[in-house]
Amino acid sequence: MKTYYLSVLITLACCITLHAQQKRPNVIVIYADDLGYGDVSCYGAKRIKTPHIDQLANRGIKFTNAHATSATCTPSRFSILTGVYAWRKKGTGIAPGNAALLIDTAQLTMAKIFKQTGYTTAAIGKWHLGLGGQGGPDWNGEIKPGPQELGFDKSYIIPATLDRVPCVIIAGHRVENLDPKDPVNVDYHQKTGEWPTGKGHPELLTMKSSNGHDQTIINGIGRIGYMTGGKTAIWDDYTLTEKLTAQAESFITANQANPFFLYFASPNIHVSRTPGKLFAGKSGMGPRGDVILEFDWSVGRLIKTLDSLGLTKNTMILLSSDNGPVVDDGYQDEAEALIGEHQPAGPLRGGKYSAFDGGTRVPFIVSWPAAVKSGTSDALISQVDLVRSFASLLNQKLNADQAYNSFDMINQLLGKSRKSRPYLIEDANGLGIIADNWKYIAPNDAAAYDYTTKTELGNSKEPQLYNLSSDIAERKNLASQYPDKVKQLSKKLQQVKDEHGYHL
Ligand code: NG6
Ligand code: CA
Repeated sequence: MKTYYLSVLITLACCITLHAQQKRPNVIVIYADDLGYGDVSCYGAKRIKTPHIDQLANRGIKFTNAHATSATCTPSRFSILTGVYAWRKKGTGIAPGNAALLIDTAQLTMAKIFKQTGYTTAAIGKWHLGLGGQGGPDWNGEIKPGPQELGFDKSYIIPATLDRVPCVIIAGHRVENLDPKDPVNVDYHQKTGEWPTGKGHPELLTMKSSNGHDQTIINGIGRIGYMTGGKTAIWDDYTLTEKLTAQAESFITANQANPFFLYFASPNIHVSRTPGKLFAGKSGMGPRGDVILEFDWSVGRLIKTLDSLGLTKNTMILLSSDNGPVVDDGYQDEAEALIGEHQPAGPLRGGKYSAFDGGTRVPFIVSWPAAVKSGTSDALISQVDLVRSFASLLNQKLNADQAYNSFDMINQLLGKSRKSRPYLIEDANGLGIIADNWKYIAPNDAAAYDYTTKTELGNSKEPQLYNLSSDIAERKNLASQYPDKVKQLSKKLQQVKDEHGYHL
């Protein structure tokens, strides 16, 4: 009799576990680079059509008030992966291509949340969070710590940005296709070796610089930083998106039977913009428009792969961007000349680098057909919230000292609540805070306008206060009219800064 009960119990326990496991979704975070609030058709773009991204928005939730934590890449990526604002830690600004790993391997990460609960995890695409211990990566040896020491089982990444050396892929702990007889050398301070630079040999460039980008020439493009060697390892700019997408597809296919988490950080639509054959010239807006089409295509490929494996229903896809848009980011790629009526930041003011909302308010879509009904949400939400939200989804309890800037917004992500975060911090040159649709930008000394990227940076020596409900474009500074509001928000900002320290 006893054995009978025991076996019933075991069967029941198995069923319960299985049931729980079946319900756990696969999760894919698709993270674009520099894709603006107005760059995709489901957020209002007219000249550019992004049918695959629109498909996710149509069947999922389109957030209209979601933010990256920063107006540039490295700090936003630091925050989305750790649940901690990057401005808590020194040295988390735009990282050079040979920076040491910026995230402490002891720190909780989004990948660890999934790995701890039995998911297989992968980081594919742009990293830009440094690699290696103090002194940076050993390009010709074992490159660690990196994503794999932060909870990613698989790592297939470009170290920094498309426009930064070294232009090689890191697969696991090694440079892919490296010939040991031709070692990679990288220097960010002085020229290393004999390879020509954009500055010395502009006649060799196929894409000219409009600002900077005049150091080592790789594939006809002047880059930031100097490099030589690793000839067999150098990526092909024109097929890189395809290559990374294929890696993502094979990761999904290989893990179709178990829950997986994929962080797919596309290097599109950052400079240098080099659309593949299928997309070159297709947008009528030059390479910037073409790589938006290419990014949309790669999203479509992932959607199709999930469809073909029968995984669509129980896969959550979250798509967003690391910061707002920029048109001329340092190359003469016709982006400005061909922009026409297109508004990369939609109705928002400023863009990448800016304290105005154009810098951080970004497309943010959640699709999970099994659990999320379609709709839109104006809930104020930050990418820093994903760590605690995913922990909550997987019933993981976190300590107070882990992901301490992250709020559990899982109900908002699943469309069960439209409640806003009580406040949200934006980081450009200084910090801004949004609460109840009021936005305060703390006074700072930085320039108000960047003449090279033609960006309104939103900096001012005066306090700025905007009512985002009636003035989404932040045109009317109401600071002198509402001194109490200014006081209240600046006090809250100071309190948040003091809670865990800051360097800004
Ligand atoms: C800037 C680069 C810009 C881009 C940016 C980082 C110049 C003139 N400008 O310094 O092209 O690389 O850094 O972008 O070199 S981010 O999206 O990775 O933050
Ligand atoms: Ca970026």
